Amino acid sequence: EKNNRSGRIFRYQPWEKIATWAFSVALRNPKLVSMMEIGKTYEGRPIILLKVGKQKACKKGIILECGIHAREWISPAFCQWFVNEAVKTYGKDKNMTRLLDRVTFHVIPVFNIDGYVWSWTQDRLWRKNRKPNGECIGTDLNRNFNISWNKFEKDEDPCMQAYAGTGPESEVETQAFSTYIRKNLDSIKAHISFHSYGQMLLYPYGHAEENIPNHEIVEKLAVSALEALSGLFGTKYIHGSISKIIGLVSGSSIDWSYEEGIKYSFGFELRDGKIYNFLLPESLIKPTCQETMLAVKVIANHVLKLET
Ligand code: PAY
Ligand code: ZN
Repeated sequence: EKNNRSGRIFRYQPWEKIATWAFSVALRNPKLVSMMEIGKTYEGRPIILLKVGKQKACKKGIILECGIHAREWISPAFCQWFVNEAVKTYGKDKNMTRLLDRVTFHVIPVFNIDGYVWSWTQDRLWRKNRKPNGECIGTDLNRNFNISWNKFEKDEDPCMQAYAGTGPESEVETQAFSTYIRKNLDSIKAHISFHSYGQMLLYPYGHAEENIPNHEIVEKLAVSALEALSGLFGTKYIHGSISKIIGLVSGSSIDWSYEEGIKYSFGFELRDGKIYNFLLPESLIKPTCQETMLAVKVIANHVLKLET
């Protein structure tokens, strides 16, 4: 099967392959990509972050957060796609060149690495991290952020998929991410969290039903991003606040970053709709990433135009 330019099929990659890839993409593109470690997972794996863009002072930043949920494999695949596409098209694609000249993308290919490894080796549908909590294992990192933590008291059972943890930021992964964002708050203007599935573009709040202060502009941006996305293959997405579309959730990463002052915080639920769910076939990696890329560029172009 051949479905990309270099003639090889895109495959989901185990963590070791992603780590090696991250190292080598930084090594091969020293002017555009640098690699750092923002902390370690519970099991001691380094949480890798790739900074992508021309190295200049005073740049705006956009954080791309992939793999917070272990079983959503298309998410890390997208972060890899994004970085590969960036280095491939810099200097060729006008828009990408402009973006990388002015914006630094802070890309976390796999946030919940321990869970991802578990999903590859033991339980394909694993979602949480791997820290034991009494009789069960794992905390949902997307309930563990310090924003209305455990407000609805529905994620208190350590055996449930969305267990919120023992307290806000109780998990080392959440701590590493939050610390990194707090340190870079001056420059980071947008945060995009990639999930699957459902074909939805979500924004805050999840923890409240009211509209965010800049709802109108975020809503418009979501519409433009989805116009670009659907323009490629006609993929249908819905959009709106997490609370409206999914229901009330507390402690999510995009709610937290929004409250920290990042005014453009989005969550993508990538393909598919309802056939394959988490088990999106590898043949759909490429079209999913291609269309998502267009939406991400619309959001990034908006950030580029911001005054501050
Ligand atoms: O994207 O942050 C978001 C919305 C909330 C997600 C969550 O953390 O529950 C939605 C689910 C997810 O991607 O984790 C949706 C999927 C299909 C699920 O596992 O239920
Ligand atoms: Zn998810």
